[in-house]
Amino acid sequence: MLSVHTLAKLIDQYCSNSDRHYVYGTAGFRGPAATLDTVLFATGIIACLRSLALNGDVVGVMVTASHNPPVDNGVKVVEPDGSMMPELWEPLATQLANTLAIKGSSNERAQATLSWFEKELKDQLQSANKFYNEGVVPTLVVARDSRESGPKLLSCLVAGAKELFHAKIHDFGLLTTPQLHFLTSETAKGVSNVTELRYYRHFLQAWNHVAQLHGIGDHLPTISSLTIDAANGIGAPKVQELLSQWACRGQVHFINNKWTNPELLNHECGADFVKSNQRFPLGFNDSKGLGCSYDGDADRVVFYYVNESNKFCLLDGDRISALFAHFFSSMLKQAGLQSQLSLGIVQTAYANGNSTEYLQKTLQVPVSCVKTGVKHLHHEAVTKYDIGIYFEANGHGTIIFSPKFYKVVKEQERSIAVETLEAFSQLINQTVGDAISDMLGVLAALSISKWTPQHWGEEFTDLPNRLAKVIVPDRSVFITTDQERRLTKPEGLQAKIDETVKCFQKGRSFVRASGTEDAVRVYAEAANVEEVEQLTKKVKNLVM
Ligand code: 16G
Ligand code: ZN
Repeated sequence: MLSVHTLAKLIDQYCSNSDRHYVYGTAGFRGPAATLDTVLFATGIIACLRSLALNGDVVGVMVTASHNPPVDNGVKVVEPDGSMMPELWEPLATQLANTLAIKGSSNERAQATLSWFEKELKDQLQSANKFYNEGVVPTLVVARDSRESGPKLLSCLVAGAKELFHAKIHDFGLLTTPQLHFLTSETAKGVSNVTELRYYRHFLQAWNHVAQLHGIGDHLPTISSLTIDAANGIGAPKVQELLSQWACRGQVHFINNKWTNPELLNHECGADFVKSNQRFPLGFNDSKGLGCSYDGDADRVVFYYVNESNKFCLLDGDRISALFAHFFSSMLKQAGLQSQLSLGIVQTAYANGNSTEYLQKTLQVPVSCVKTGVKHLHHEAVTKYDIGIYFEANGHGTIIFSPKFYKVVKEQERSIAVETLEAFSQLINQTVGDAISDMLGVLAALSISKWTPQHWGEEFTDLPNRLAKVIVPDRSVFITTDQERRLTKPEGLQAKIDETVKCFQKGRSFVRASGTEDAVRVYAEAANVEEVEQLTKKVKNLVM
């Protein structure tokens, strides 16, 4: 399908990194930007093959390394409906990147790549080959975050896709990750001339609808002010653009919005910093209002406020789930639809034990636990519930509404509750977790429920918890089961953890290999801070 000569020339030009090992993991490829040009080139090919396997349908590509430091970058591939590339394709991306990156001359690398194609041109790739031979052209939409390395890396991807596949490419330039997911899905729906404006218009319209139903004018009723920390990332200009048309913009302050200084990205600010360090981002000084922090590509959000005792109170992904669960169960009741439409929450093992208890016992809402990684949560929410709310504790998440939801709601007599349900399904970016859309959803739910940040934070108390990292010689020996809550290997380790956990009140701990770092993570929670420190230490020692 490709000639050795053409490919070798492109390898010379665009694939300077070789003799390395790459893995397409939970968040795509990620690593130091200087090591990634071959990977980007490979991803261009994979995205084209994926598009061809879908008969030329639109595939999205986002160049970002999210909350990683500014020197890193990464890339991931998005399906026409805005969801992640199917898991089946991940090993293909890994193999192709590593084949292109073997040690050798560009001719040898090109040869190896072509024989890989021959060997792998079965199953998924066979359909790609069929459409390729029929002259179908792949279609890609691409974008990048604010990192300095973005333009060069993207050019490696575009070169391969254009030269080898004559792909049609719509380059959106700078976008947040969720904007790329949303605009990919809009393009795939056949909307013509999709521009970024479509994103702003969609979410503003949804807000205006909700606000009009509940008499929210130009002031959010339960908060005095909102501070947005955009991690000095691409979320900054995008949220500013959207909020410039927003009725309640008078209440908003921006901090860490210096996205044109890429070296400041994620530096002492952003969702990951706030969640991991349990403290305010740099520059936050609003002791009366609500704060929120995005991550570097604005697909994660956490909130926080200062309580009467001047204490930092974090409102993380578990709290967002709790707020939405409370809000939707109340709306379903008001609409008289609680027996017709199922509502459920999806969490991971990292969810605080008290949040799970609050959801199940206080709100009486079913909770599923799945493996870490957005794709697992998303899948469960899509397949299990009519309103599936999923959030990782770290702030990644969204809400998915089933086809049945739309059908049932449409058939109902109009009422405020029914229309609110409908409008909310527009306010939420269902393709992927979206800091901007989630933020609007949270502000609407707080306003309608008449909850202040304090009220939200006091619905339940988190069990003290710790997340620690252990560097081990080989993390691949840590094999988990039961949605990563238990280890099957190394042999005997789980039994020792169980023994240790038993000695602590409300103790819980699990160990899993990170999917994004060469490390093993140890999570622990217990009834009080001293006990959780001790438990973490003991389990860490067992792992080392
Ligand atoms: C990735 C995942 C995130 C998960 C994190 C866990 C996506 C888009 N991102 O960033 O959901 O929480 O990995 O990292 O799926 P870990 O495996 O290193 O603990
Ligand atoms: Zn992110």
